[in-house]
Amino acid sequence: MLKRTLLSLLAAALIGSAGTIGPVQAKSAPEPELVNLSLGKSYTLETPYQLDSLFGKTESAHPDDTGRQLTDGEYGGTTFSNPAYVGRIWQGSRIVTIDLENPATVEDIYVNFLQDNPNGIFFPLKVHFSVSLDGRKWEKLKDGRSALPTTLKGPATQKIGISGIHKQARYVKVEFPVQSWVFLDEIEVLGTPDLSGKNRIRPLRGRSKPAIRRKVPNRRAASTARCCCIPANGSMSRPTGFRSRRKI
Ligand SMILES: [Ca+2]
Repeated sequence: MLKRTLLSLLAAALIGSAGTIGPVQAKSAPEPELVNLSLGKSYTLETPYQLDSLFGKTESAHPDDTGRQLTDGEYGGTTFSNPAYVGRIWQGSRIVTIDLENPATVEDIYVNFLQDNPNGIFFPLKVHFSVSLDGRKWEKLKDGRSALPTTLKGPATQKIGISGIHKQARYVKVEFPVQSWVFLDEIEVLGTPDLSGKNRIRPLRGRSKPAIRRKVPNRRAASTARCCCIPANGSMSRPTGFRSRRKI
């Protein structure tokens, strides 16, 4: 009797064990490897306002020398004077529109910013993103938000962006407020060069409000950052290597 009971228990254990194994799970397809779709691509860098004669000249101290500095894969570290950085000051915000040259599937977008409080350079609190297939109808995506406070002395860098977009697009628009100096050195649009993403573009409803231009909290710091081209007497002078630029 005892032997029969033990055999029954053993059989039940085997059945239970078999039940937990279940059918063999099908292997899920590996995640596609993301590539930097924006690497080496052209873009425009604009302000929503007419070019300001004062600040337009001031920010020329930190120009986009090649017109491709934001997509060349080069970073400037934590030194704002590194020529890899593009510096912009005031005038509400800046809008970078990248042409990926071909429709692709966009997954992540990141912008690398510098903060250097003593030099009046701050992270933007958030960055707006939108995508388009034809450059006319745009779909606004969620905003990317800074994970570090503007009170952080720095110098420090962070990538502000969004992930999991999964949309077909040829054009990517990035807009960030510029309420003091903003320094950035690279924009990455990661994705796959296929059309596996969703292609439904929901047009924007009106234009997003530009950031309100207000005074820099730390005037002394901002003056320090501008001193490379504004002498103590306040008159504007041309720094070494100054070049007139209509394109900002
Ligand atoms: Ca770069």
